[in-house]
Amino acid sequence: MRKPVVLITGAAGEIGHGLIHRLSGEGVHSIITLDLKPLDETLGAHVERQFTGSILDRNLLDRILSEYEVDMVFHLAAILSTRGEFTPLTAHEVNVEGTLNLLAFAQSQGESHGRPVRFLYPSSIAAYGLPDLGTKHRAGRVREHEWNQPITMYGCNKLYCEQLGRYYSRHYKQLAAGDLAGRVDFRAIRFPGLISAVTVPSGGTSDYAPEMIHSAARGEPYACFVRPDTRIPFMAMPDAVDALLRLARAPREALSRVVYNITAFNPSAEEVRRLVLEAFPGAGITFEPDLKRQAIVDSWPEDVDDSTAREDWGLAPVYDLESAFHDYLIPRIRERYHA
Ligand code: AKB
Repeated sequence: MRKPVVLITGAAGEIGHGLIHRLSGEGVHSIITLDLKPLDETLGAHVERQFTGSILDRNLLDRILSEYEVDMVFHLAAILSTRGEFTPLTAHEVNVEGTLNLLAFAQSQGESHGRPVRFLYPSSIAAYGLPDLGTKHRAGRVREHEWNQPITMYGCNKLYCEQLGRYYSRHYKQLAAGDLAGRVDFRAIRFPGLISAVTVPSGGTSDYAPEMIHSAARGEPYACFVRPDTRIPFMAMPDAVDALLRLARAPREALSRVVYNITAFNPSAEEVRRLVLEAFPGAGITFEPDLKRQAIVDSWPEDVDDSTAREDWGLAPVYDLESAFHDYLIPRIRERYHA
């Protein structure tokens, strides 16, 4: 007999870290993971089994299929927006072909155990592309269907994979004799920049905010790569994990969309710097904009409209900007770096 489990890809990354702690703490699901690198020992202790390998390895996915009944997939593995611009073809391979492999895997799982497989997909504000700063300011809170013209390979990949997920959910093999659609129950969240007290991101373009905070706590100078007035939406990691789980647990009939915006606060880089300086008054934070990375962040909306997520599945972030700093980030980061 195969064992029913939840599969998390990219589990060693930022979201995976928080998700494994939350899920294992609830004690409801057994978790298996797939990542290029093994989980650190503490995290590894919370999972039933780790597969070390690539989402591009279909034989490995077949092995997982033969051993486990997967009811839910959190497909977190991806190459982020900055790293993807150095290796766009690899980014496409990992972000699109990797996602397609996981969708095909979920379809086979659904066909084999007979239940729809919930497929949770972290998309991103990188799926948006606003042409210039004036338009960005005028656009304000962007809705899901607006400004879908991403300028990064990562953003293009995310936008397309949202469509692939919708295809698998609703139209898969629509001309076949039997009805094969609906075995994959695909649900996506367009995440804002995420800030964790526990992990430091790498390879993204929203990384300036978390980098600023973690560098200050380590007592290291930080040159911020965007202008002080740069503004995009952010969220604290516990709220991001909570959102993923709320969407995962929502009844199918409550969902009016496949893809949902979410956000919690949208400070300028200067506002982030001020909050960091309140906590670490000696921090050496300067602004040295990298014009190319700046252009990527400038193409992302300064805010998003997440009212449908709130209505459909009860999105309810706990942390606003002030409380994210005072109640979550600063105390936890001080503890981590003994700062
Ligand atoms: C990135 O910066 O690439 C990510 C994202 C906004 O999806 N953090």
